[in-house]
Amino acid sequence: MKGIWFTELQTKGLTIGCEVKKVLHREKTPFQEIEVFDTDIWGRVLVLDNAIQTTTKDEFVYHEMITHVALNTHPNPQKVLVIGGGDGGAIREIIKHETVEKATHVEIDKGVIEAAKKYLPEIAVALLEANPKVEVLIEDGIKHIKEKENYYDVIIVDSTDPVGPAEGLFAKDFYAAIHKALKEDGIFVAQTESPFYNQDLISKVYRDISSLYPIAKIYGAFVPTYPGGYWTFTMGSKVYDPEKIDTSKIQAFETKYYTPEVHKASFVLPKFVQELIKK
Ligand code: AG3
Repeated sequence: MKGIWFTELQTKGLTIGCEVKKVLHREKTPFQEIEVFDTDIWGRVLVLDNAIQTTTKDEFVYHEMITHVALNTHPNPQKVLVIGGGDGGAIREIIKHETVEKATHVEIDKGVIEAAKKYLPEIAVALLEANPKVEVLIEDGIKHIKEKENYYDVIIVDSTDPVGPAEGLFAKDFYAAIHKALKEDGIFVAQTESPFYNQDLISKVYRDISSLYPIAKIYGAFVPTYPGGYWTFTMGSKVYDPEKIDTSKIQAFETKYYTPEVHKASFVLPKFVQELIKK
């Protein structure tokens, strides 16, 4: 193959790659290596420590699904927190909800936010200009969570893979701290990787979340640039059941993947995924 190619080692013995038209950015921060590539097939690609985080071609799937499922399950989400997700895609989706008064974005690595603002403006759009609804804090999400109690309606953990800087974001004591930081009817959601390649992780997170919340659910979405393509999210809810929402109450706004039908269907799990979370 001619030209420059980027390849990610997705799991042991498996890579995914694409041809790179141009390397737009490469930087080593105290936390990780950040790269942004321009490609024909995926548009612009954000890579952290050699793992694809998002591309302008398929980012809508992940960012709509990590936000709207929880926000439409909660009848009145006002204070919403995103931990990680420095590209700003989740924040962009959250502020589409009229009920939201404050979308707080806690990112440990300022470099990701800066790179996204510069090279991925369509994803980082909510971070480009001061917005009274958006609060950006450059700090450790774990520390932020420990300082809050009975405060947020929805907490979203938009992390990288469970290695390096994000490891602590998959730990049970972190989930317990999130539970405390949520109001008494709060909802938690996290990205929880591939049901093909991260089975133990999915089982563990589900176990942790079901020990903390009366309602624990896994749902899926298709993200072609992530390992295995079929991706999971795990939700813990203190009161509201995401499968029992009144879809007639959902606020209408522009989306490309999420619909009320997709919301419900995303909880229908293939049998091998159901097996992962059987007690
Ligand atoms: N966070 C989850 C990306 C995980 C992808 N893993 C991989 N490519 N090995 C995405 C952040 C987007 N806001």
